Amino acid sequence: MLIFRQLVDPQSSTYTYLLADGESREAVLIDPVFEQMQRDAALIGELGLTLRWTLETHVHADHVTSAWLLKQRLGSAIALAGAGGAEGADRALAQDDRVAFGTRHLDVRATPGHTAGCLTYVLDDESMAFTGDCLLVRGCGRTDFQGGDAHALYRAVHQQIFNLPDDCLLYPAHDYRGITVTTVGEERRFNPRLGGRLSENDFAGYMQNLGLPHPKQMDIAVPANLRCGRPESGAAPPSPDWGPIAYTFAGIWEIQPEWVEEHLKDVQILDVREPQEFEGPLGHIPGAVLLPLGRLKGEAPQLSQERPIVTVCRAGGRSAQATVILQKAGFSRVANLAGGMLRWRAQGLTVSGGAA
Ligand SMILES: N[C@@H](CCC(=O)N[C@@H](CS)C(=O)NCC(=O)O)C(=O)O
Ligand SMILES: [Fe+2]
Repeated sequence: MLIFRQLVDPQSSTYTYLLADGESREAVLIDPVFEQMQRDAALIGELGLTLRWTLETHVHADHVTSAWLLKQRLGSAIALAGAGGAEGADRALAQDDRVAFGTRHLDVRATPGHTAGCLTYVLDDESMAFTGDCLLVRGCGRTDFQGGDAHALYRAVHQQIFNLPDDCLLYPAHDYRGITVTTVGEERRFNPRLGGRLSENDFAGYMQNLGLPHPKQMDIAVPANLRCGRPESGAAPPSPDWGPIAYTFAGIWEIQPEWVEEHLKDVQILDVREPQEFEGPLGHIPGAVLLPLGRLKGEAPQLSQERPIVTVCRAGGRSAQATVILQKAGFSRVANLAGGMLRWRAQGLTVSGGAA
């Protein structure tokens, strides 16, 4: 079984692709985005995957890769085209190389033209391919910087992508209209720049007159990506350090009950249940302050910022929402108690009140 996810970075309209072998749980991540590292690491953790490789389709000009961050965090190895000129990769890829994850693999095809080092990754059974900015849905990458070359791009598309099976799904690195996927057959017929009977010279003429402004992040992104996303300082951006809090794919910072019990005096426990639940059979955590979820937004400004806040409810659902409300109200050190009072009690931790 193949595990497959298409993820989006809305800021840069970049797609990141997670592929994993369902048996061995080994995974690869194509074109991960720096700002989405926590999200992607959370998904990989929740699906029980081991990230073997981060792969770049090219040295991007519009966003910074999280390849280096993920290597620090998950121990993944970095691979991209040798022709892209980046330093800090574990493996330099070229035409006909193979990147394995468990029993599955991706075949590497060199598809230059958007940049000199663009690659397309083709899944072992040719059911899907990841074309980067070589071929986009009914479009293609621009060819006006980073060694771009319209003639090379035309040939790459015709010789390396259009010779895949017609029903092979094509996944681009970007789409600016929110379209997610296409097929070889469709693009051969309907791509307005490269499909039908358009010639290499027709295409070059089209590309010379695109007239696009340069990507906004270009001056930051290109140098950073030439270091595989290693920050200039050599250090990862700070993540919360007041406790062992973990980000979930649902977008919530969570903390485990054992740590909270051992650090009760270092945090504020904010119980967001209703008063009758607080005094009911589940009891509450010693020292907890009661503020039902429905009143939280209005009364948050009265809470102290002095100690981090751990939110709690019955099962951890309403209290997850509470962390979102608190963050919007300007509280940065906030986490949800994983599993709520139910897990707290199941683990035999100290309770005030409640039934035995
Ligand atoms: N407005 C975007 C520009 C994006 C852009 O230029 N994207 C490149 C790929 S890195 C491209 O080839 N775009 C093709 C197109 O927009 O048709 C930004 O500032 O990031
Ligand atoms: Fe690009």
